[in-house]
Amino acid sequence: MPHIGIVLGSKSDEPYFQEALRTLEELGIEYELQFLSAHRHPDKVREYASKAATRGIEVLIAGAGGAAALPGVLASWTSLPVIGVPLPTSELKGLDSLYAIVQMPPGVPVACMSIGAWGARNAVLFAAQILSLKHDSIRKAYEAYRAAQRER
Ligand code: RP5
Repeated sequence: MPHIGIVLGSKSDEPYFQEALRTLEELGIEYELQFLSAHRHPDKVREYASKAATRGIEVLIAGAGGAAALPGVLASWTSLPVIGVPLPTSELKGLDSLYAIVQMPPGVPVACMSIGAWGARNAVLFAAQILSLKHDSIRKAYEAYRAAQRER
């Protein structure tokens, strides 16, 4: 059963998550990947977010470019933690998405990582840290990953 649900606003966003997905595989953390747009598929986004917790998902990661409503809309339909990743797909190169995601009004929080592939990588590591609070096997894998970082 996947612990993490990753939702990207478009198939064209996937390259920014390639390294992040490899990291999840390295850590042995199960995840699922969906392509759902907040503005093109609002009903599917509601359906996915509102059922995610009952399906056993514990953390949501949402990557989107442009106006990047996706992380906030997902968060509006669930009390699971949502980690947003702004993607540099528009003329504004992700600054638009960064401001959109990081400026959630108080009451419905969204964690916001940095723009692009770096943010995607940190999003999965942050999700691993959250999951480590409950899952010993994930904590051990994450601590081993961090120890390996110190060797570099
Ligand atoms: C956003 O618009 C997506 O997250 C993507 O970054 C961007 C362009 O999407 P497409 O129109 O190429 O599907 O919603």
